[in-house]
Amino acid sequence: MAEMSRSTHIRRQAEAVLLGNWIGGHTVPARTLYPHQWSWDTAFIAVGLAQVAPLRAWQDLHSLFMAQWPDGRVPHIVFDPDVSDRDYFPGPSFWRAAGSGFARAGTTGIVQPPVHALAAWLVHQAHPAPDELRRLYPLLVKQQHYLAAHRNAGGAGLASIVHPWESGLDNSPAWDEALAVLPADTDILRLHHRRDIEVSVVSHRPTDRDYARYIALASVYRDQGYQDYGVRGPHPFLVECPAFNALNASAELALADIAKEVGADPLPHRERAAAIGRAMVERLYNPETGMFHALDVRAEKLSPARCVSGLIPLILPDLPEAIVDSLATQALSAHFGMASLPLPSYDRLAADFDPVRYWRGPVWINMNWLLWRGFTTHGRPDLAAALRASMLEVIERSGCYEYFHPVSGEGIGTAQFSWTAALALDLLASDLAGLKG
Ligand code: 9WN
Repeated sequence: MAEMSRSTHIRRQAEAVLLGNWIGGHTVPARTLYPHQWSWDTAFIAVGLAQVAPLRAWQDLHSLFMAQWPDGRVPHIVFDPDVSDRDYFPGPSFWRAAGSGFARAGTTGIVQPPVHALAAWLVHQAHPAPDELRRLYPLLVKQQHYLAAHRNAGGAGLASIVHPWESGLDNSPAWDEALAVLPADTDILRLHHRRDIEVSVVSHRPTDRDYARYIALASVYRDQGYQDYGVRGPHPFLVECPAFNALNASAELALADIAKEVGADPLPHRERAAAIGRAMVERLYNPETGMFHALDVRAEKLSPARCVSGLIPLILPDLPEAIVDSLATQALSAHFGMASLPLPSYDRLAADFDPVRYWRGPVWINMNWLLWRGFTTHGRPDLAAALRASMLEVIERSGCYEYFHPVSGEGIGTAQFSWTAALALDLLASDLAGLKG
């Protein structure tokens, strides 16, 4: 297809997906599988909406931040009061978290990666809206404060996640070792019915043993009142994820830009970003594999798994040049095989690489979009262009799927998935001369 009609085809599809998933006030990730508002999805969605409906982008972000907790945490799901509790598990009756008074059906008590400051800055780049930035800035600052004050379990200034769902890369092999020491009591699933396997293919979703651990971990956190006690506290899962922390540092950089715009001081944000970057290099980088890995804070051990999250620090502009080179080498190596297809979520050479199971092999567009930004930031236009082309190619061929088969490029998971559509719109709008933001 000629370049023009090809872009038009993708753009039309993507716009239709975002419109179809707009339920008035916010956008859902996908109507059947994910019928509520998700935190990091909202950020990616806003980036795409900036191209076609900027007012909806701001509305989406504001509606998420209306549910921000008084301690600053932005919940990973804001439940829609018009959706039955039976339509998503674990729903409001499991979490029993009121959140802020504005979330009528409550929220979860865990978080997701803080992509929102970057999203707000990108939306503002596409359609300058200083008043919107002024409204959001203090809320974004509070979100960062929560992570710095309550999640520094390892004591080095990095944020720990307390549940795999907080990473957004839920079923990644990055958590396998930290999860393996926890009991997998599948009896818990008799009590709590899995809705996900009713609305998608069983072999694509987490196993029952993993799901039982997810539910047990969430119950522990809920039953301790969603309090964070740090490394010596009772929480059984505390992990420093390289993607989460890279996004945390990138949020501070975006806040520095926003601060300048709204008349606040950018310096503390830049200093925090630099400190997070340094701690990541010290704690999460493994020179032997040439990439970053998740750190189990309780066991003080790096996960051996090579996951795409370990390449995401490439988004940080001040990463040492030798590490940038190494991450690019890894992306091109047989482990990830960035070539005609975008990068998979996990090492292609690993014995347990699974091309269809959630975060254990398939290609996700949000991860690749971040890497595309990273390559551009570090002056690798050739790699950025190749990655951009392969993402658009797979979306054109298969549609706006949730994820893609890492060998055939076939669309898998749920169709009409919002962040795939949104990021396609951003890719189409971005020329290779440089990134916005
Ligand atoms: C649990 C909504 C979310 C994404 C996550 C993705 C998946 C949920 C689930 O869907 O997680 O949060 O039910 O599996 O892993 O990244 O935000 O799209």
